[in-house]
Amino acid sequence: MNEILDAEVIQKGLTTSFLGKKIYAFGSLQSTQETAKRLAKNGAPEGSVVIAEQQTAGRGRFGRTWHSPKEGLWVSLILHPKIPSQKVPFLSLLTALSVTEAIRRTTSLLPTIKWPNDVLINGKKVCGILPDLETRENNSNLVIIGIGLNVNQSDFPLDLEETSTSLHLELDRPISKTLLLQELLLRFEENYIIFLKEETMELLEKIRGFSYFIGKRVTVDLKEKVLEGEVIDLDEEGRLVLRLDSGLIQRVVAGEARLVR
Ligand code: BT5
Repeated sequence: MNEILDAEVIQKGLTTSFLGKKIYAFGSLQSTQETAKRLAKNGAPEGSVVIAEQQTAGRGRFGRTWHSPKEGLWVSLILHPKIPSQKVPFLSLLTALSVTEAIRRTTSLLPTIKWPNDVLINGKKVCGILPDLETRENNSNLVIIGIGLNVNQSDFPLDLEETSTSLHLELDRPISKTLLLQELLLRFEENYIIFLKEETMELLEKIRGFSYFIGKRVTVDLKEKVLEGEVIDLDEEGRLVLRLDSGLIQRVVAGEARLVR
């Protein structure tokens, strides 16, 4: 099934109050992140949503590439949160929570949240999240949240095959990208409003409940060194709380975490 996303159709069934009131839908883009940034600089209001059928230069973190064929859902959200920059990493987890909730409400699947920016199903990556932050002079941040969700792919390139999955592969049937996006925007808006009211604990409780890592032993690659220990929690700033073998508690803002098997 190749369902073409139509802004008007999406908006008709959308019950949000500000998110997606403006939807910019494209056929093929290099990256929805770059287009969203340009639109935001040209005055696109907070809550604008950019979607593309496919991306020719989809981006992951650290300059990695993101495989973005037409069967997936490639979205960027334009936000202007007035928050200190240390709260931005929490937005990744908030997005992962919203994706997890949207999938749980529209399918029978049970995704989990892999800190800091992935959603997994049966241990495989179904969604990657990329928050791009630009602080502006007037203290309002521009945050573009990129969401890459594998929906209807029935296969992946060889190098991604073992680690990736799609909703279609897990359910053995195609899924409506329109319905999924509507649910995702609704879930995100609800969670984002709670976040702006600084009621982060409420969100954190849910995130903890869906966490892939809590209670597990992991390595975290920080580039300059690799930490190993047990994940004991996630905190209100979106950090991974690790108990190292020495007993020392370390909070990690960003890094590449892997389960120790
Ligand atoms: C991410 O990076 O997971 C963030 C991905 C964000 C993509 C969205 S799509 C809409 C918006 N526009 C963009 O240009 N980007 C955002 P990271 O944690 O660095 O993971 C990247 C790694 O995931 C790659 O190096 C591959 O190993 C793997 N990968 C690439 N494409 C994938 C896919 N479709 N599904 C699962 N894994 C993938």
